[in-house]
Order: sequence, then C-alpha cells, then structure tokens
Amino acid sequence: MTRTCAILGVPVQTGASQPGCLMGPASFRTAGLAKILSGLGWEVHDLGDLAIPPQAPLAHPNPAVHDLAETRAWIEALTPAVTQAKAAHDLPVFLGGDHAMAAGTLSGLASHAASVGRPLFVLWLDAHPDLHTLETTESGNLHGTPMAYVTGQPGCDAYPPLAHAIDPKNVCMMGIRSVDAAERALIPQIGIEVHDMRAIDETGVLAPLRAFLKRVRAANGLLHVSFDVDFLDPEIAPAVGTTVPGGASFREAHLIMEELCDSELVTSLDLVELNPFLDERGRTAKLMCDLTASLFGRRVLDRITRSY
Ligand code: 6HN
Ligand code: MN
Ligand code: MN
Ligand code: MN
Repeated sequence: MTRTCAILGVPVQTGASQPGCLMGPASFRTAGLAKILSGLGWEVHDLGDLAIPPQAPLAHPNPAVHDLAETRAWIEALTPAVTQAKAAHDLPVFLGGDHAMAAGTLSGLASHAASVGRPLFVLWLDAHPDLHTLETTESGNLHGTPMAYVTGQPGCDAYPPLAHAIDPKNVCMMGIRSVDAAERALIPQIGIEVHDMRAIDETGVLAPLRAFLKRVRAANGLLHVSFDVDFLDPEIAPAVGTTVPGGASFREAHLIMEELCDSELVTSLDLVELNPFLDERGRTAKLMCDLTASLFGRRVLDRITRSY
C-alpha cells in the first residue's frame, strides 16, 4: 500500500531573534522536497502554508519576551491543523519556520495520540533543549520555549491551555551542546533523556537511538522527530541563526535518519530553523532534503533484513 505524506508550511519567524525563517517553507519547496519524496514511492499531499492574522501586541511580566501574541496565534492555528494532518496522513512533515512551531505541532500531535489511545514519543535533534518557560527565558526568543510548554511546565500559562501534555520521559534529545542555567536545572528534575555531544562522541549515535526506539516499539508509541537545523555542525549547515560549533556530522545525521527509516516507527516530522537568508547557494536546504530522503527510504543498497 502506498504510504501518504503531507507537507504543511509554517512560516513562523517571530520566535527567533532575526528574520528569515519565514522563507523556510519556500526554500524546502525550491529544493524539491515533494518531488524527492514522491520519487521514493510516497503519495505526497502539499497542504500549502498555514497563516495567522495580524496580531495586536501582548505584554508579559517577563519584559524580555517578544512577539507573544504571534506565538500564541501560531499555536492556536497549528494545534487543530496538525491533528487533522496527522489523522489523514501516515507521515506529515511540518516545514518551519523557527522552532516555536513545535509548540503547536506537538500540542496537535499529543491530541491525536490521545484520540487513538497511544503514547507520543519525541526525538529532539537540536543543539538546544528549548526548555525555557516564559518566565525563565532571558533572550525572550520564544523558539527557546516549546519543550517546556508541551511537557506542561508551570510558567507557560500565557500560551493557550494545553489539552494533552507529553510525558517528559517519552522525550529523547540528541546533539545538545548549548544549555542555559534554568534549562540545566529542569532536565534532571523532569527526567528527559538528553544525549549531549560529549555523550555522542563517546557512544556514537546508534546505541542511544536504538535504545530509545526499543522503548517506542515496546509502548506501541507514535514517534515524532523534531529536527532543528542547528543539530548539524555549522560547517555543513550554515543557514541557521543559532549556530553552535561541534554539531552532528553529515554521516551521524544520515545514520540517524537511515536507522529511523528502518525502524518504521516515525509518524511525523518537523524540519525547523532553516533561515534561507543565511544559506549558501541552497546547500543547507538541499542537505535537509537529503536527510529527509534518508528517513523516507532513500538507500544506497537494497534493504537488508534487520531484527529488533
Ligand atoms: N532553538 N537557549 C537560547 C535562548 O535564547 O533561549 C537559544 C534558543 C535556541 C532555540 O534552538 O530553536
Ligand atoms: Mn491528503
Ligand atoms: Mn530548537
Ligand atoms: Mn537549536
């Protein structure tokens, strides 16, 4: 049976400090994402771009917070759109847009998971844990807050009420290498599994990934992958506003996507933080498309049988 994939553009950029992520969905489309996925045998439905109406400013007791009304509106627009896109397609892909998008995609996916009675797991590929609340963020850039919101942390009540929180124990982070003090304190407190770059240097990506996938399979979980461009080393992926040196290599990233493909566990995907204004002749957009192709079944040789 042909598997179906939806593509939904989410041109949010107000969660970041500098403009440009607005052009993310257009850059992915220009790089030929839909054609690449249909070439791999998927039935692709491009749902176009989501939009929000212009917003009146909304103040927050934390004076650093900016563009709160926009992020709220994106969450409100995304939650039902994502629930619907997931109900109708095997593997929807959400094209950011900055990572504030994940506050809405994960809230929508958590609702879908609750409606089908399965737990939602999240693989978070990022240099950052994005675990700030609206009270702890010092930059005020709300792309640093989605993980705190969707796991139901106090301090996010200026966002829309969350119908279904995600269990932090169902979240696995890889690639982390820039953590602020408030986030550092929260990680052990809520029990998120974090593999920082030092851990990945020690173990490689496969051992922790396979252990996580085993947990997802045992729980019959849905698996969402949230892929922030800054997970990758800036030498290979310059088109992102929050570069941190020492990121995942070309092969580490492809190996994760290939292993995810073989597992057949992934049920949705975010591609976020691509800032085409900072790209070099589209190379970051093309790399992100190639990585997505690995997740959707592109391979060098015919599939070998693997037993989990
Ligand atoms: N991202 N922790 C920093 C901040 O400003 O709160 C960086 C956030 C980066 C956000 O990776 O999507
Ligand atoms: Mn469709
Ligand atoms: Mn992020
Ligand atoms: Mn990041």
